[in-house]
Amino acid sequence: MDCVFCGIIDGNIPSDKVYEDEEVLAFRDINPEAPVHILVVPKTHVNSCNCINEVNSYLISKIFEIIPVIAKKEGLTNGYRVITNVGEDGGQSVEHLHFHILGGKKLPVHFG
Ligand code: DGP
Repeated sequence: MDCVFCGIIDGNIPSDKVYEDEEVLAFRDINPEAPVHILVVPKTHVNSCNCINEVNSYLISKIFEIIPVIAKKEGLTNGYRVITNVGEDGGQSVEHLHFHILGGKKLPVHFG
């Protein structure tokens, strides 16, 4: 399987890591769209939200426990945004489930 985030998780592709444990990795987005732009991923390959199930869903709650810890560490005391894109229409370019943390400025509110 040719997955860039699996390459990052395996250490074959370099990344700027901000959090890591046995099941979750967070690293800075290579193409930041805000002063703070971090991607949080399960280390297990899950394609997208469409593939969350009763076996792997505990990883999602774990990720959402970790996100506020990262946000606090990054100084996002005034708020931030969490996004996950799904499929082509959703703008998903990497088919490994990931949650964007965006912050460090007042983000524009736009949906489509
Ligand atoms: P999405 O469009 O939601 O699939 O977001 C994928 C994000 O992944 C995009 O913001 C750029 C980022 N990205 C792609 N390749 C790499 C990489 O090799 N390293 C890092 N750090 N980020 C990457």
